[in-house]
Order: sequence, then C-alpha cells, then structure tokens
Amino acid sequence: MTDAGQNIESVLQEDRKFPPSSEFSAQANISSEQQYLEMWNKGKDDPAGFWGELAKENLAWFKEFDSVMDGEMPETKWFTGGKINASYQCLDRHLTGPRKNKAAIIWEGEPGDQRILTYQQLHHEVCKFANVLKKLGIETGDRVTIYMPMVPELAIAMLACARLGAVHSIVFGGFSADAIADRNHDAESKLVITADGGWRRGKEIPLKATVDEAMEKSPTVENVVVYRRTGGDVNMVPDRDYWWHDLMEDVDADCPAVELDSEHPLFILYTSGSTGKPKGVLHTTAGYMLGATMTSKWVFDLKEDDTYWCTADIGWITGHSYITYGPLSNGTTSLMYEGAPNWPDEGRFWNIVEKSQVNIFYTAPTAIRAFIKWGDQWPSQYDLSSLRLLGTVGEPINPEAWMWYHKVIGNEKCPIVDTWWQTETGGIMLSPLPGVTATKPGSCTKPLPGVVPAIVTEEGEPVTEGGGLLVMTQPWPHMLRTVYGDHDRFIETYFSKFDGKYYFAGDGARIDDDGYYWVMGRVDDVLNVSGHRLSTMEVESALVAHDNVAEAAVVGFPHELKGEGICCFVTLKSGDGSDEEKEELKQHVRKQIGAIATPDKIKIAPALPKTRSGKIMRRLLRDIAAGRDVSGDVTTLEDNTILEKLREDD
Ligand code: 7RM
Repeated sequence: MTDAGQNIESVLQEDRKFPPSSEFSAQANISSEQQYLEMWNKGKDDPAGFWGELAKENLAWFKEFDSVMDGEMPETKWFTGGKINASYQCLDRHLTGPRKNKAAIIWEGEPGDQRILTYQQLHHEVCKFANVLKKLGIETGDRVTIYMPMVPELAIAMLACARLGAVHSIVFGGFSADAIADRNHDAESKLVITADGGWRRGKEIPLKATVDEAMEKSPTVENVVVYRRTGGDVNMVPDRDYWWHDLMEDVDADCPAVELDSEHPLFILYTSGSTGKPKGVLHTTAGYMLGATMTSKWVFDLKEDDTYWCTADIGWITGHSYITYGPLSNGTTSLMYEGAPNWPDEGRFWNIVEKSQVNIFYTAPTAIRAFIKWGDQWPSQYDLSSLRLLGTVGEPINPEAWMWYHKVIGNEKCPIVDTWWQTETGGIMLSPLPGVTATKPGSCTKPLPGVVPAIVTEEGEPVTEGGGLLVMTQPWPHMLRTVYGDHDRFIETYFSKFDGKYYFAGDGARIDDDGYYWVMGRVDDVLNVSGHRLSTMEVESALVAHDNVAEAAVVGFPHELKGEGICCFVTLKSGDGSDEEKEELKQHVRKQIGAIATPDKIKIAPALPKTRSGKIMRRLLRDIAAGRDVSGDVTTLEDNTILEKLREDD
C-alpha cells in the first residue's frame, strides 16, 4: 500500500484460476500460449507486418493497399490505397461456396415468430434495399439514421448503407425524440429508417411516432422509410414517408458493392460521456472490419457450424461489431432476439439456447446479475449442453457473478471470455483467448494480439504497484478516427492527457503478478477515502459476494474526517433490509477487504439507475448520497422513477 493518493489501491483478493480444458485448447483457433506470444510480440514489434498479413488473408480487396499504416497516433491512416466494401466482405464473399445456403441470421421475435435468412437471402435483401436507398437519392458519403427494433431489417439496412458507402448512424430504439433529433442534426442525416414499432415485454414501443416528433426538429432529413413490424397505427406523411415493403416492390436485386477507400467512413455511433453532448464516434471501413473480423475469430473461437448469440442490441457498439460485422464477415450464423429476457417468463434466453442449440453466448454482467436474482430454477429447466463458450462485456464482472455464470450456465465446462473494450476501440482489446488463457473471475486477463496497453500514473509514468490509468501505447486498425464534426474534441478527450503519446481510455486498472489486467471502473468513479484511492468495483464485488445481495453500486460522499465516505446502494435478493442486516453488510465488506473499505452508509435500493445499455450510473448516485439535487444529463437513464425511490430511503 505505497503511494496513497496517487495510485488506485487494490483491496480485493481473488486467487481462483480456471485453465481451459485440453479438449477445448486442441480445437481452438489460437491453441497455445506460444502461438499467442508469437502473435503478440509480432503485433508489438512489427505492427505493420502483423496487421498487413492479416488484412491480406482475411479481407476481400477490390484493390490491395499500398501501405499498412501511415502517420503517428492519433492520426494514423490504415491500408492506404486499398479498395474495399464491408457489405461485400460480409455477404458476397460467402456466396460462391458452401456458405451460400447457410443461415446468416437466425431471428426470433418477442411474440415467438421466427425467421432464418441464409447468406444468399440476406444478400438479396441487402442489394434490393441498397437500390431503394439509391432511389431515395442516397449517395456515397451521405449519413442515414437508423432507429429500429431488433429485426433482421436492421442488419439489412446497415449492410445496404455500407454497400453504397452511406454512413449509418444507429440510434438505440429506447432513445427519445430529442435524442434522435440531436443526432440527426449533428450528423446532418438525409434519411431516417425506422419501423412502426417494436415489441418489448408484450407491449408495442411506438417508434414511428417518436420519429415523427423528432422530424419537427430535423431539417436535414428528407425522407423516412418505415418497416412494418407490429402492424400498429402510424401516421404517414405524403411524399416524405414510405413503407419499406412498397419501396422493395419496385427494385431489383442487382447492386454491385461500391469500391471504397480503406478509410471511407463506415458508421457514426453516438456515445454519451458523463457530461456534455454525445460524441459521434466515427469508424472507417478497412481497419474496423479487420478488427471486428479477427477479434471475433480469436475471442469467440468461431467455427463453421457454430450458432453464436450476442444478446446486445445492435444500437450499441457490441451489436455493430459482434452481431453484424464480425460474425457475418466470418460467415458465422448469428442469432438475433427482439425482446426482453423475462418475457413471457424468466426462462426465455435459456429456451432460445436450447431450441437453437446455441454454442457461443455473449452477454453483459447486468444481465447475469438479473439471472441470478431470478433464480436457478429458470436455467435449470432447459438443456444448455450445446454451450461451449461464454462471454461478458460492458462492465467489470463481480467475481461471484462470474462463478455463477461458470457453474449454472457453463456447467463448469465453458471458458468465459471477459472482454474489455469501448465504442471508441471498435473491437475487443483485452480478453482471454478461450483455448489459451487460464481465466480468473473478474479479470479481463491479457491484451489481444496487436494491442499494447499500459497502466500509468497521471504523469504518464508506469505504475508498478496497485492501479492506475489504462492507456494504449500503440495505434490499432479499429480505433476511432475522430469525433464526427469535432476533431478537437477527439484529441482533447482521448489524447491530450499524455501529449498525444497514448490513447487514454478513461478507465482505472491494475496488473497482477501474472500480468493479468483487472479493470477497476471509470476513473471518475474512484473513491478517495482518507487519502486512499479505492475502486468502487472492488467494494461492490465484496457486497455481491454476500448471499442476499443481488447488485450493488458504491459511491463516495463528502465526509468531514475521511474526505470521502463510502455509500453503498444495495439491491437485495429478498427482504427490505433491517438495520441489523445493513450492519451485517458493513461488517461483511470489512471482513472481505479490510477496515479502510468499511461502508459508512448502506442504502437499500429497489433497483439501481442504469444507462440503457445496462451500465450503473454512479454519477447520479453520488448526488443522492451527498443529498444534492441530481445534476447533469439524465437522458441516458433507463428508468426515471428509480431516482425518486432512492431518495426516499434515507
Ligand atoms: C463494449 C462497451 C465502454 C466502457 C469501458 C469500461 C466498461 C466494458 C468491460 C468494462 C470492465 C469489461 N463499450 N467496460 N467492458 N469494464 N470489464 N469487460 O461496453 O463504449 O459502451 O463502454 O465500459 O468502463 O470504458 S462502451
């Protein structure tokens, strides 16, 4: 415990280790430590050679690139001179061989309807819809907003944009009219693609009505295309709004993919920081596609006959990279589900796993904590023996949630890949390789080949003990290229902290004696108790290890003596938390990690405030813990009533 006040101190002890079985390793795409090390060292010492070879082998080029990387981070350009198309990479390439009639998308709607699209069929639909876009005047470089439920047409719309080189900007279907209008405005979108509605817990979410409201403040948007999903009433504005199915009647399926420059923009995805307006993270074609392709193959160990399911919404980066682009580029069968995990009951996901014999399952810690709360009786009703690999993404996973996932879902035989990455990184950066890495619950383990991270102090010096700031010391092909329309903000947010030398991720992390990375959460969330910088995640993990705790969020509040006191918001599995139980939880944390981390306050929370992608919003809890009014942006909050309820428990 040296250097208090500078480094983040680690107080959580986790010694369990789970090596992959020899059977898993024998069949894995990367199958030995030696192979990993060779790849990793090459990626570090000769990045151009490393990525250049992979790009030649794994991407389909109309014209091969002249150079692999030009310029220093953050302005590195990749695969200059090359001509490529992401839609061609995901579709056309597969049509000349045995994948032609293979399922590209297995889709299940919330009401129970199902569709399967083969690669040939998906290609056909994408070509037709690309011709629809052309008819509506969409050209290479134009921006198109997509606001849709989780239906195959969402993937069709994105691949059709990519086919023409139109830049898609997907807005998650839970966002408000104002959020759509802001994004339309910022990207100067010409077109919005939406649906009448989507299904969520048996109710219709009226998407078109929300778009109508957004259209009042979206002067750049000329047309709206509406896919009929629910059959609900919608108001169609003449000469502005068109039905998807009407437009598809008048086009043919002949639409060659446009040959685009490697650095042609593929998409913008808005991500909200803790303050200010959302940033339009821009990804470009070749580099992003190489990242999505290789990381899918390495981390998910994709094989020709796998059924792969990522439960994210395509409206988030996880869905972009690991439902659409990565899996389809690899010719994988990607499963897509429209609705809620607890509809019609809490067994829905496991019903889908059994029915479709899912082999690879990728979800978020917030979902896993919900499964635990709902109880083992749900997964235990289903045959989950098809599963061979499990993954998590989005937040640090508490070790006890990891253990539950390992035992109850994985039957102790599936490797778990805890994948650390960001919208900005485009693809997975730190993760176990399932055939190589012995996993430790709560650690995202090691950098993937081509990724060279470090943990540094505020001054950019290497941290030797405890935690520090997670940075990337080398550019990678799938890194964001800019914040759309605001390059200064791009430099300022990610590169100014270390004078352009490193990419700063905004997360705190530590490395253990085996060289494993442990992400400790956003740096903004770190607690400072009596001069000790503690990770909120470690205190939360201690709480979640208690039998009756389903979920916990820990924040600091102003404390006369300690600087910051520790306030824990706790969701219980049962009961409403007596004073004795609160005291027991305090003692439990004290016992697990030591006196320094003893909570000052325990507040029982019926639920925690989360972003729409499921991340706990500690910023809001800090205001509540300090007795302040909640300040700053709350538009990304999933459920607004939660804050009121939390204020009541004082
Ligand atoms: C993919 C995604 C990025 C932030 C990131 C972290 C947190 C994501 C993990 C994680 C610990 C993980 N993109 N995060 N994955 N923290 N372990 N495996 O989530 O742009 O929406 O969020 O999410 O704080 O910086 S994102």
